[in-house]
Amino acid sequence: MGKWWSALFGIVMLACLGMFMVAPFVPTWWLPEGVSTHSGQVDALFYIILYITGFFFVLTEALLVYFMYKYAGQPGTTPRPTEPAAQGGFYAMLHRWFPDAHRVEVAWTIVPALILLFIAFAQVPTWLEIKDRSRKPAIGGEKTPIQCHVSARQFEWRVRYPSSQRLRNWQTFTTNEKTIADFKSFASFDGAKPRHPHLDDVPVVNEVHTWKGQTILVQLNTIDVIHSFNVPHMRVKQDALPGRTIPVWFTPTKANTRYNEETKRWEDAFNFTTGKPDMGYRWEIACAELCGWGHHRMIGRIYVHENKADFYRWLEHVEQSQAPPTKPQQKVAAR
Ligand SMILES: [Cu+2]
Repeated sequence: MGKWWSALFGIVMLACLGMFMVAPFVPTWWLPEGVSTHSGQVDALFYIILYITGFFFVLTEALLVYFMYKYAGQPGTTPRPTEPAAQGGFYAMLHRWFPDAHRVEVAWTIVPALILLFIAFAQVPTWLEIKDRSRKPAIGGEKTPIQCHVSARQFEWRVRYPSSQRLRNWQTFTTNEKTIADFKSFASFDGAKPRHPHLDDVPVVNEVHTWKGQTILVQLNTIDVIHSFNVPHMRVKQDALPGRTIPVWFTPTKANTRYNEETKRWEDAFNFTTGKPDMGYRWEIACAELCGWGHHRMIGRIYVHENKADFYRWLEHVEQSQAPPTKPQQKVAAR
């Protein structure tokens, strides 16, 4: 029986390895297509780590299976301690190279330490670009982001856009002091509540819109427990923490949303290259923090319009359809 254990381990490990090699070619088994400007960098880090860990996984598993086979106990024999060198073969060769196990231990401590240090430093530029607040896109010049507020709650994402008029101002008068103040006041919160909500703010649920090539700055917070704003296609993941508003930004490189003349709606999951609906172009915001019984249905979507004009057409459409039927009151209740 003894030697069969090594076969079992060997087969399971080979099956795992085989699945790994096949996965990138099977739809939905591997990483979704990256469609933000920084997704290439994130993927590069992912692959560096995967290759390093993959190499050592295969190496250590192969050694494990080999030793399980070679030194399997046989029925009727009692194990006894032996001098490793006396056993000959591969083990003796190893023993010649490393007569002192102390050196081996030093080696397997230093090598992983160096690899970890390498990974730690290699990821810094990407991390800074995605997360560091000094790189946060700010109002001013061509790179002025559009800004929205995403308020997470059990169990949905409530999204607040400024009115199309204010958004246009932010994008046009980017050096005007009043506009800059207005841009900042949108992101000013008392707890999770906006300090300066406007009557004409545009609320939508479970939808975040921008257009191709346009950076969006999401002011993320939560009114209840911890949630996580996870957009795999954009390679974006950020926890929403009670009591804090955390800026999140990304720039899509592809569009997935068009106005469907037949249904009279803006529909995502559209592949502009093929000109056909394509589920690979449905870009979900999936809450990535177990936040309660309805966690699984806390799914939003990212709508990337083809261009600025189409985005504003959508925003104005929502504005008009949500305009209050009666005369607006002076103050709007904070959402
Ligand atoms: Cu959640």
